[in-house]
Amino acid sequence: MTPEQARNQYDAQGFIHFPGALAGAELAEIQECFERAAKEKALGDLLNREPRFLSLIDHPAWFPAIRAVVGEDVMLRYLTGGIIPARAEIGSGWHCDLSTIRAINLPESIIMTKLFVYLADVPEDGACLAVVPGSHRYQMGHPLPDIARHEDMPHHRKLVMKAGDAVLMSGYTWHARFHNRSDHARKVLESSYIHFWMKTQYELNDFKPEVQERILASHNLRQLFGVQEPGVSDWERRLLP
Ligand SMILES: O=C(O)CCC(=O)C(=O)O
Repeated sequence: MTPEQARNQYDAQGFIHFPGALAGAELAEIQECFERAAKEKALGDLLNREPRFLSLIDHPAWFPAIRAVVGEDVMLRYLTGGIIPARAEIGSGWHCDLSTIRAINLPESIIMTKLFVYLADVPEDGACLAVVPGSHRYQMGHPLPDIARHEDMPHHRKLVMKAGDAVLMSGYTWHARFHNRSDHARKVLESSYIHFWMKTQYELNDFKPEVQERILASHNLRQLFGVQEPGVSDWERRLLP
């Protein structure tokens, strides 16, 4: 999929599925790093625990699409890992993430996008992310239906995933996480991308010297991690071509 096709798909349906975005040795290595971080209860501090995850921030499987969607002033908001245990009734209700934001006409805006990278299969009865395609265009305040079960949402699409798949989703798309009724834990990396003039959850000092060094060595990583550039305003930051 070209970045233009990705942007068109995102504009039309509010999300993009990248099958097999990670595969083979790369997927195995990332899975291993994830397991190590999980064992140390460090899924919230992935970049310090496993600097290997830095390479995912601008990974060629999805970053060209993120760049086409958010624009040249893109910045990372966070990267975190999460596990939903097997047989856990801990789905999230249907919602859109940006319903409390002000001064933005969300159906017209690309203010925030989320990336999910799946490191284990998510079967039909697993903790699937589900979306309502096209809901990112609903007028603000459009009421969510009052429904008792996740599956009662009209027009929803449940995203059954294979390990290595990724999904990019508009923060304004209606979505939910289904209960995990499978025997498989769900393992996912979640990140969010915004514009440079917004607030990232990171400061350079949050990272250990080795990670800081790698961020500082790259123009694009400096931008993605919100590092100021002398003489360049927040409005003017752009990736290298
Ligand atoms: O975990 C998921 O699949 C969905 C997470 C979610 O609802 C959110 O990020 O707002």
